[in-house]
Amino acid sequence: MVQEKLPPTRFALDRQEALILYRDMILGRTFEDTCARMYYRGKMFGFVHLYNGQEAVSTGVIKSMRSDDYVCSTYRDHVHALSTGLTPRSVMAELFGKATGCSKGRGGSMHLFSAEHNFLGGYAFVAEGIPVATGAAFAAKYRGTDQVTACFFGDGASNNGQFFECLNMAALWNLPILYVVENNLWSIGMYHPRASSITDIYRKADAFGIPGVRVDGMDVLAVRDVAKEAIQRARAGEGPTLIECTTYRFRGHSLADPDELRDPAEKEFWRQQDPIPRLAAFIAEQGFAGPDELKLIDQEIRSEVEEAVVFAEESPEPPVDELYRFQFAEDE
Ligand SMILES: Cc1ncc(C[n+]2csc(CCOP(=O)(O)OP(=O)(O)O)c2C)c(N)n1
Repeated sequence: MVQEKLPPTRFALDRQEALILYRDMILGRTFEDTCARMYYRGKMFGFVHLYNGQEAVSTGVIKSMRSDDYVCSTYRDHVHALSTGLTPRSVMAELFGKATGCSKGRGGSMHLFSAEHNFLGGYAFVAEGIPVATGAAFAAKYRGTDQVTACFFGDGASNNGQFFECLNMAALWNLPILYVVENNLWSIGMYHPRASSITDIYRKADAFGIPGVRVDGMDVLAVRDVAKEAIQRARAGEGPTLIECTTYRFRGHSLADPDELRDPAEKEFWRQQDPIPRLAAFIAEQGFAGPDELKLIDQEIRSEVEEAVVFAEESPEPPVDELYRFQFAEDE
């Protein structure tokens, strides 16, 4: 069912925060659209997985966290990195394989990383980030800090063994973590109901005795409400939460995917729920800002992303004599 209006929020929202959320979602969308253009011009190599359509999840969760909290992503990681505070320059340069990139040009699209931002990385293997994030949550608890970790992954990853092992440990040790499933219904070409014994992913929380919540992942304010509550609980020592965000990716699985499997009617149904116009309508309705002010934000972001492309283009390649730098393995 298409919801044109956002339902009321539980946590109060002022103009400033509403515009932060808007700006972050526009940044995510603009960045990804620019990536597509750059990819097809041959500026990036390997697989590139875009996040269009899912912005409300990244923004709603990460913008509810503190800057010293931890975020862990998947191969669909550009927008999580940007929401966490990595600059468009450092992400774009990484995608171009340049030395100025956040992983010094060694990682590329699926391996963004920033110690400075407590961004634990993108991971190419499905569910690979779940144990990493669980470890970060364990470390925070062990060190006695009140930092919280958010771990993002897909519906497909929620059928992987690491999901079950880690949720068991997180529940057992009451770890401060949010497991955020971005249920976009598809794992490449596998339809979620064909791959999961129960399709309500949030109900898997019952197996571990932790709270499980489903939220409209196309509604940034609903995601924010659920995230804030889970973060408060985690910070207060009340343990993990499993959050299932129902969402949809507007593009193919990766830029190499012609996206011919999904039904055009299904795509159109979800496009009608685009989280960005929904938030824009809410902002107008509340009298926070009119279309002209929002257009100005759109333009500012476009210039920032274009500038990031120029920066990436003009940055140097990593030097060949540093090929073995930043490796864990020692020479024999
Ligand atoms: C362990 C492992 N198996 C298979 C793959 C190939 N693969 C890459 S993405 C993907 C689908 C994962 O879907 P989901 O977890 O729903 O995330 P989404 O791509 O929808 O964001 C698969 C099977 C992989 N990368 N890692």
